[in-house]
Amino acid sequence: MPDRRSFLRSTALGAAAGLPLLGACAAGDEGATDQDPSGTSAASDAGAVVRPVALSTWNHGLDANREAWPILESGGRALDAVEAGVRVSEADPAVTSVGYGGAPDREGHVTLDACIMDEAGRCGSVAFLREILHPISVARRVMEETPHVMLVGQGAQDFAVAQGFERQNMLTPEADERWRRWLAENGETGPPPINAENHDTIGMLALDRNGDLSGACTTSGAAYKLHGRVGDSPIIGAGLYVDNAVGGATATGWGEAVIRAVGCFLVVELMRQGHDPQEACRLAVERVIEKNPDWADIQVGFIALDKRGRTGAYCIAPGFDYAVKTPDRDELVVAASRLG
Ligand code: SD4
Repeated sequence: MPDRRSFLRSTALGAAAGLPLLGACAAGDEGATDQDPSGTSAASDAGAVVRPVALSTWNHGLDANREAWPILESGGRALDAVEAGVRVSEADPAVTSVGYGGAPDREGHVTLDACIMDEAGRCGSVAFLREILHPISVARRVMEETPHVMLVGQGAQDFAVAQGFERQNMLTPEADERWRRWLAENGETGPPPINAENHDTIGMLALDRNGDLSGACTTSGAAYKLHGRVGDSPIIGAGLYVDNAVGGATATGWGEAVIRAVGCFLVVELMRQGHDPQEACRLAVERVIEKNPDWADIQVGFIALDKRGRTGAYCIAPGFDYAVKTPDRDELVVAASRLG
């Protein structure tokens, strides 16, 4: 298994702009299995359809999948499954790039990005949202209760409060301390620390028994980002995309690079053209590389799930893993990577 610490990078782009690359690493994924050389297909042969399926980024995706599983197993909707799944990471202070316990921006504010998309192509999103524990559920309300797709900042928070969500402090003492240490060591424009304890954005895709797909993505974004910065995670097409006729994809890593390639829309369109999820993720990473001259210094990873229950993933740098759950599997898989 690749050493996850080895892929942590500070980015030329970040240095040039005075911005950090997210610390993108999680410890404790020793249970990860190696990439299935056949292409990580959850379907056992070309004709088989596997469902339900839950697929999530990083090792905390295991818990997300397990939370979602009873919903999927009992015939529930993929949308409910992905929302329930990622809420686990949002509430877990040990997951330091998502929700409560997430790394703050460089002014010390935890600002949250999230989006959700269902089988009918409906979608909802919040960005630059503060003091709300479950941004994904606010995104779902935006989708279901408003004529809009995206609310940001104060407006998103006002909407959340009007919908009955309570405001709470999202900065844990541990995250506060890490931020203060980073500031002391790096100053206002320094690169981020290489932090082996830093977990990453959760993106989750599910295929339910009915054959419907949904996805969710939620994050506190790049650690110590500029105040007001929004990444790819709440942007439909960039951090998440689902087309119920084809499949879904979600992204993790340096959001600016994903946005430039409209990464997840691209993955889904590649699957529409006939590529399996694994190859679609690989080709999308190649596009990210093409569009980002600093690609060797950043991490971007995609996971994808198609209508038949096949799964795939690919990333730039070694160290990205993802969680797969099907009726026969419940495991962490190491994603294949461009850099070896
Ligand atoms: C972002 N893609 O805000 C996200 C970061 C991430 O924390 O994947 N993890 O750019």
